[in-house]
Amino acid sequence: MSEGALAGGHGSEPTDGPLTLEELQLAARNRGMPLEALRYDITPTGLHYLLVHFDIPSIAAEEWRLHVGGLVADPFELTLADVRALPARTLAVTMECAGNGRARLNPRPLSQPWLVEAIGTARWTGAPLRDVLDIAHISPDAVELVFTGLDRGVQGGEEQHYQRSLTVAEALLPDVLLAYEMNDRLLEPQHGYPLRLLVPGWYGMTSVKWLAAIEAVDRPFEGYQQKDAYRFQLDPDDPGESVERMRVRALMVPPGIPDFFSRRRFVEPGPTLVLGRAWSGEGSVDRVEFGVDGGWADAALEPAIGPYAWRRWSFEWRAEPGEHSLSCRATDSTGRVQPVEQPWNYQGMANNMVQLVDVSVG
Ligand SMILES: Nc1nc2c(c(=O)[nH]1)N[C@H]1C(S)=C(S)[C@@H](COP(=O)(O)O)O[C@H]1N2
Ligand SMILES: [Mo]
Repeated sequence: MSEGALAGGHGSEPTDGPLTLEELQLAARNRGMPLEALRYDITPTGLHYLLVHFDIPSIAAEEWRLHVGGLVADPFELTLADVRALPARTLAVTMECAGNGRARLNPRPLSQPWLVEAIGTARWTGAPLRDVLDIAHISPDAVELVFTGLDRGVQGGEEQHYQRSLTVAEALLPDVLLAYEMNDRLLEPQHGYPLRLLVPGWYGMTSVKWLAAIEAVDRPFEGYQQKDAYRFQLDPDDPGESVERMRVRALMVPPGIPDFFSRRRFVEPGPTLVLGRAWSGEGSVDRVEFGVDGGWADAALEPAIGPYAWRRWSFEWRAEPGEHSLSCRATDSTGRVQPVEQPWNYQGMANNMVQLVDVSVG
């Protein structure tokens, strides 16, 4: 069970009850991106969402090393200066937490209670992972690479470092980065300083922060965050399929002004420009529709700022006096479209059900 754990963490089953203290604790540590920040092509670092399973480690870069070993001909260690000396790439990448949308399910899996805000797009700079793996010469017997973060904690009854794996083929894709800069500055502590993995198109759990070791192994990795967490399960005993790439999704900046407490929106009657962003890790976004009270119309789409980044969309809405329910939904190049109702899963993974924004006009 990921990001807080259900049966594995504290024995709690999904609930339709009120928010728990444990969920509040997680929500107070792991912030979402305020939806008005959908206005920026690149999310300012302080507005990007954040998900930290255990504690943020404090790492002295001078003492830190990246260990590359396991089934490789030439194991070695790199300093941060060594990584920075390799040819660098910068990519704009939209990242989303696989638990985004979890708290909209009923019953609600108990974990980080995201609504829709676990999203952000940053400019990530780093060395292609492939260049580092080339120096190591991976053995033909290796099937996966295991990435270990320096953070440590207990989840599902297991003490662990945060660890995830990729197949050798996925790891060798040219746009997988060992990133040391976010938005043209050194990584901030909460985003993985001094180095993190960055896997474009995948849900965020794959992009291991505070990276300390890469190990080539000869069988699929069975660590907790791979085998138990991040799976589409119907119940705790269901082995389920693994969660991988981000499903298609569109979000809008809620128009008008909010009520402080309920966040309900107030909009002036007349033409209102509604805008937002849409992305997919499984293809490119081909279409965004804007919905008013159940009817849909095509929104205008702008070019993406990069192959792994969201596209801006907008819709000129004639706001008529009264109470309205606004929504948006995206379709990607694989033909997948966001659902209006979400099939349930036990860990609350990849819920890309359409956003709903209630507004009062006039
Ligand atoms: N070492 C480590 N890496 C991690 C995590 C973590 O808790 N520890 N959380 C993962 C999850 S679930 C997500 S969604 C992303 C969040 O990245 P961000 O906090 O930089 O937005 O980091 C991933 N990498
Ligand atoms: Mo996540």
